[in-house]
Amino acid sequence: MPEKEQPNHQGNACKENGIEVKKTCCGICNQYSHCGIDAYVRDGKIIRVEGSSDNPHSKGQLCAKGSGIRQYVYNKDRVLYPLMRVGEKGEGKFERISWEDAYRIIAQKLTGYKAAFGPETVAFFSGFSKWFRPPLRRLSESFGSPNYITEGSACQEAHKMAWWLTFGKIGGADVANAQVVLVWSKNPFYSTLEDNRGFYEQFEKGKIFIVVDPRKTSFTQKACLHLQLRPGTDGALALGMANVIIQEGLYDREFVEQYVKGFEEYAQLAERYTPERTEALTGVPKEKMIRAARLYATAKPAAMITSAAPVVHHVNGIQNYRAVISLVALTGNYDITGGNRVLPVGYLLVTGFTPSNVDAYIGERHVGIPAMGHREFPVWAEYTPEQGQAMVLPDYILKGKPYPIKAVFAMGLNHMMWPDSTYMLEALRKLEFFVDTELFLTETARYADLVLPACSSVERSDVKIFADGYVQCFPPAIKPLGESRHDIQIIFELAEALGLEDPHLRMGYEEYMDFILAPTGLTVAEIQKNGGIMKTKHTLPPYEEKKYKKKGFPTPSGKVELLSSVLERYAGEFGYDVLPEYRSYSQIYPRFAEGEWPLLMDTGSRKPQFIHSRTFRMEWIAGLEGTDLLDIHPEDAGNLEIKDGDRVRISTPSGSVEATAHLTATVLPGVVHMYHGNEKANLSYLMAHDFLDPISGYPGYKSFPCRVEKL
Ligand SMILES: Nc1nc2c(c(=O)[nH]1)N[C@H]1C(S)=C(S)[C@@H](COP(=O)(O)OP(=O)(O)OC[C@H]3O[C@@H](n4cnc5c(=O)[nH]c(N)nc54)[C@H](O)[C@@H]3O)O[C@H]1N2
Ligand SMILES: Nc1nc2c(c(=O)[nH]1)N[C@H]1C(S)=C(S)[C@@H](COP(=O)(O)OP(=O)(O)OC[C@H]3O[C@@H](n4cnc5c(=O)[nH]c(N)nc54)[C@H](O)[C@@H]3O)O[C@H]1N2
Ligand SMILES: [Mo]
Repeated sequence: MPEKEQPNHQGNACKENGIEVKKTCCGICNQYSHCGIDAYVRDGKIIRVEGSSDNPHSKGQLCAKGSGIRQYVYNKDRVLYPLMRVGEKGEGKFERISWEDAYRIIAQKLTGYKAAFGPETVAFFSGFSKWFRPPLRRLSESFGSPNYITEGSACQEAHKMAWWLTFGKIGGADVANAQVVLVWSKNPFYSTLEDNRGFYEQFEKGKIFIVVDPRKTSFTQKACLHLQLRPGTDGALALGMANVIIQEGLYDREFVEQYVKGFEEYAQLAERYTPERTEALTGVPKEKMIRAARLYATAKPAAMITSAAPVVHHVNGIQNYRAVISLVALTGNYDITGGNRVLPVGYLLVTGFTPSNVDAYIGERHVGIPAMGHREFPVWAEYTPEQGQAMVLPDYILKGKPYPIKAVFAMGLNHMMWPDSTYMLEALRKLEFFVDTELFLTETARYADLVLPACSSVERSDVKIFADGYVQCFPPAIKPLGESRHDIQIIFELAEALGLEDPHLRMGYEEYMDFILAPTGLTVAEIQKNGGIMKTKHTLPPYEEKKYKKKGFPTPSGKVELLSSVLERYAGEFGYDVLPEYRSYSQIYPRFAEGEWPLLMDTGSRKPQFIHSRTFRMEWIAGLEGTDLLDIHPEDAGNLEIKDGDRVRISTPSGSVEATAHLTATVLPGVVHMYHGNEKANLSYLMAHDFLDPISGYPGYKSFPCRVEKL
């Protein structure tokens, strides 16, 4: 084999063949990853991609999704021009219009609703993408609407809210310095690519991992102890462990006495969770639970990894999560090296010491009208006054109460994120004016009055500020396809059409990026001159332990609140428990207790090739395995006479969905699992629209009763 001319590249690129390698990044999944890509470009088209091995943040990694990015960018479903609906809603008939006409129509409509019904009747929505959120929030604020809503209504906010209620601030696991790591549900091998190298290093060092997960996964296989619980019983398991830790005197007395509010009451609650009862509720053998409790409580220090999704995706999610993190208080592992450290919040939900100007950009909230969901979920309102709880959007549209929503300006709205698609689609049908900014003409976009074409990460520049101190900003690798534009350009142009005088919305895009970057001491021009990725110039400060010693905890009592003063205020009116009580979904919603629905459905456990609704339309991805596989235990399948590969129907009181049976002993008998976000097998049809956690408003995606039958 001849020596490669460019050792970093596997393909060939040179002047003679007209191929140029351009540095860019993926934008399909998490903002923490957004892996560096070497894009081979010929005649303005990407013909090959590889992970950039010289990118110091992503270090060459690129997963299946990113490796297939050409099928994302050049997908036949891409929206290439502004479109105006000419057919019925949902039908998919559109006509191309100009950007000027699109902005004119939107400005006219939104201004009209504002004048006639009030600015709150216009909502501004962001789906999973985070990169354009600061300008979108600013747009909502400048327009005067409190209804800035995001996918945070189903992700990342509830777990932060549980930390906020209990400790005031989130504590992130310091895995490298811990003796024992208790992973309370996370499957990083599939969901959090950027952490995998670090996990492997820890496994090689023989670190003890305990994993709580209802399934056997490639990650649980690496654990010393796997507690395989029934989905949604996390609170019971945590209280059972607390009982062991308290009974055996393994808790941190000093921490508890000085810093914890409600320990007595909590200890009495935990007492009810004897090992036998805990086993009956959770399905976890009591010996394993006791071992896990002892291991976690006696290791000094011990860290707990939690996730934004699985524990709070239940109607008892907040209290379960509170019960889980109470163990961090009980063992005194909060804000210490090797435990759960309090770190600053960085750019776009990235935790770490790398600063940005994002808060200064967004500015103070000044709109006084309550956002949607603030009356229904008062704790959400207190915790996040700047953001509505989007789960009530269809209610507001359909019922017009407490006030109607007349128009939605969305950037990536996927109706499947809402439980009960029939209800959500009915709402979209009734909605007076709906603009969806999208890469693809999705099922949801077919309900829009106007669809605006967004471009992908390889077609634009975008600032990334990572926790490790790297700051990244590549120039576009190719021109935006068709007349597509990037979301921030669209927001700025719309702000102008709306006549908003806000200087933060009248910036040029580069000026905006430089503004965000300022505290790092870098500019877009400098970063791009240096290959597109550089270390921040500001010195990352060292981590300081136990900040609570000086300042107390930022909770109403200044202590860790196992007994929550915030929940106490709403206990009377809303029936909230003040302690992290465990209640099953049928106790919270007795209508779901009937025996007709013998199986428990858990949706959305991450798969490496999927990310919500995004990658189903990529052929290579769809070809990896069936896109509608229902994981079912062979025992349940046997009872139902279902064989591997059989077509089955999953039903609930809300609706039914067809799927392909995948027999696997990785799941528990009595529980079925399936990935979400698939227009062709949409699990949202199975959930009731009001099957929500009464505290956070989060849907019970990961535990609802169902029935499965062979077709
Ligand atoms: N490839 C890929 N990566 C992703 C995503 C994706 O869709 N695809 N999504 C991104 C997003 S938005 C998020 S929020 C994160 C989520 O990241 P993770 O939380 O790591 O991912 P999940 O697979 O949702 O959940 C982790 C584990 O929780 C388990 N689990 C399910 N129900 C329960 C339960 O009731 N209790 C407990 N204790 N465990 C349970 C599942 O079996 C699963 O193995 O992933 C992000 N990364
Ligand atoms: N059943 C079930 N449902 C779930 C979950 C679950 O576990 N189970 N998980 C929940 C969680 S944790 C999350 S985070 C949510 C995510 O749910 P969504 O926010 O709905 O996620 P996506 O489908 O990835 O993205 C929405 C849309 O954004 C579009 N898009 C992509 N990039 C861009 C861009 O740059 N600009 C614009 N304008 N649009 C873009 C995509 O094409 C897509 O149609 O789903 C939730 N829904
Ligand atoms: Mo999420």
